Amino acid sequence: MRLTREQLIEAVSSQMPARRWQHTLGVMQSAIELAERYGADPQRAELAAIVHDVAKYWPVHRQAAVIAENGLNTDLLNYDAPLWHSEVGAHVAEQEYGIEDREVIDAIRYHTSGREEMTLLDKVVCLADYIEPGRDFPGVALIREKALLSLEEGLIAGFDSTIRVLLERGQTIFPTTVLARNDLLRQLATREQAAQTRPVTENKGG
Ligand code: DGI
Ligand code: FE
Ligand code: FE
Repeated sequence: MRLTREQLIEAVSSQMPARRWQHTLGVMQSAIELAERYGADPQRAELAAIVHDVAKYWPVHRQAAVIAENGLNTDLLNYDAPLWHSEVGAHVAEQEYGIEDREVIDAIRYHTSGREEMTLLDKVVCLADYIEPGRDFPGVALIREKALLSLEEGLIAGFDSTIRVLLERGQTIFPTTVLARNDLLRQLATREQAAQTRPVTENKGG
């Protein structure tokens, strides 16, 4: 059964405190803006944004149980609990809300950790989560600036900021976040190289 947008909003917002729903409204707005700016589908971006934090306030033992009992990525359980809600959210989106769009499910699943070869929709939702208007943490202004240059530069600044905090606090770093950041740096370098050689060929082509 596929829920309507209104049913989905009701189902998700009832599972979190008001301030977290405010955050979700911000992510919906930023996801639509980034999608429009960078050529993703705004409707699918908004859908992923609505659901992305659905499991954020579930008791952690319940989150862990969903991961363990449904063949999800149990490696997450070796790392910080704040990483778990995205994996659980993807499962809820699929199983309870009947969302069948694989890219939307993946954007929910990878909104916290990122991954190698992030899709356009993954990037939009993950970056929107960092820069939504209600966010106020040290470094958010830089991430917002970079988000105007490219999704990749915005996300690298975002992951840098998360990794920096984890290092300062002496916490573990989920390896997938490091892989995601490395991959984004390579994507950026490849694009910059292409941009440096392009003018010559463009001139040739008239
Ligand atoms: O759910 P939100 O607060 O909106 O944002 P989020 O889904 O990005 O939450 C991520 C939290 O997880 C953030 O406070 C940092 C924490 N975290 C712990 N270990 C890791 C991690 N985040 C990433 N990306 N990688 C980690 O290894
Ligand atoms: Fe989240
Ligand atoms: Fe969020």
